[in-house]
Amino acid sequence: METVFTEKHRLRNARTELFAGQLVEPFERPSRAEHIIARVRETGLGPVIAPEDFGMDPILDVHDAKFVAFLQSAWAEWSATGAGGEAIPTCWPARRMSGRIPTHIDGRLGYYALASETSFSEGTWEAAHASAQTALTGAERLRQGTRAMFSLCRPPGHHAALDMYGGYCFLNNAAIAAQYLRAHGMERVAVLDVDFHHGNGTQDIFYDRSDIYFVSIHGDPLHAFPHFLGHRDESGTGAGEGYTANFPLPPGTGFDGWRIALDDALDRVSRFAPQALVVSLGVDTFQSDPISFFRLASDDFTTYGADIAALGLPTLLVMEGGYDVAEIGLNTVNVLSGFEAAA
Ligand code: SP5
Ligand code: ZN
Repeated sequence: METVFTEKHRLRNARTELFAGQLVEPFERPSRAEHIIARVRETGLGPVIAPEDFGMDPILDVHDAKFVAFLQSAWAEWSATGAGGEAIPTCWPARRMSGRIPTHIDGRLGYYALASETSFSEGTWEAAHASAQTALTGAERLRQGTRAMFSLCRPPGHHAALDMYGGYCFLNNAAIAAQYLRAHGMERVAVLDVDFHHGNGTQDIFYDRSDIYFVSIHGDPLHAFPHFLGHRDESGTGAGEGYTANFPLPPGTGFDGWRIALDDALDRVSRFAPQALVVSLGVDTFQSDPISFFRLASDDFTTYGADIAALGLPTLLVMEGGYDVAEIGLNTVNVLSGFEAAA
C-alpha cells in the first residue's frame, strides 16, 4: 500500500490545549505523524509519496467559503490584537442568541468553533491545507485504479463540519476526499469512521445526501466528545434518510463488542454497494489511549484491517486520531498490514 505524507504537518504545532482545567501540551502533536511514518518505513508497507496540490476548489466543495476564509486569516487577526497566547474561543452563539457573524476575532472564534480545546496557532491553516491535499492525492490515486491508499493526514479532519472547527480538526480531509471521488466519476461513496470519537463533521456535511453513506462506531456521546452528536437515532434527513448510521458504544467496550458493531457497519456499507470506501482511521480505540475509553489491543487492529479489506472495495484510509504516541505507529500500520494481507 502506498502512503501519502508531507512534513508540512509540522506547521500544526500548537503549544496549548485546554484540558482538565489547564493549558497542557496538545495530545494532537507532530510526533504522532513522525511515529506513524517511521513504522510505515520500518515495516516496508510500500512507497511514500508527497501530496500534489489540488487547490481550493475541492475544499470549497465541502466547506462554507466564509469559514475557509476565517481559517486563512484567523491567526493574523488574533496576532494583531497583541494577545500573548494562542487563539482560544471564550464565548459562543448559545441557545436563543443571534446567528450574525461578528467582526471581532473573539466573536469569530466562538462563531466558528465547536469546542475550545483546539487552540488556533501560527501555521495551522498551512498544515490543514496540506493535510487536505494529502487526502485528495490518495483519492486521486484511487480514482486511477489503485486498490488501497493511506493518506497520513495531520491535523485530523472528521470533527470539522461545513462551517465549524474543533476536536483538533480544521478541514474535513475524509469528507473532502469522498466528495472529490463523487465529483470525479464515482456515483456512490461510503465513509466508515472507526475513530473513537463520533465523526460529527462528516455526518454534518453529508446528512441530507443519499450518494455518500456515512457510518460511525464510537464512544457514546452521552459519555464522550463531541457530546452533542452521534446518537443511534441519527440516521439522515430528507433524501439522506437512511444514509447515516451510528453505533455509539459504552465505556469499557472491548474488541468483541466493537467487532459486532463493525460487522453490522460493514454489512450496511456492502448493501449500499459503493464504488469506493473512505475510512476515517483513528486508533484512539486503543486500550491505553489517554483520552478515550475503548479497550482494543494492538493485534485487534490487524484483525479489523482484514475485516475491512474483505469488502473488496477500492479503499482510502485517512488518518484521524490516536493519542498513545508510543504505540500509534504499531496500531496504525497494523490496520494497514492487516488490510494488505487480506486484500
Ligand atoms: C480527531 C480526534 O480524535 N479528536 C478528539 C478530540 C477530543 N477533544 C476533547 C477531549 C476531551 C477529553 N476528555 C477526556 C477525559 C479523560 N479522562
Ligand atoms: Zn478521535
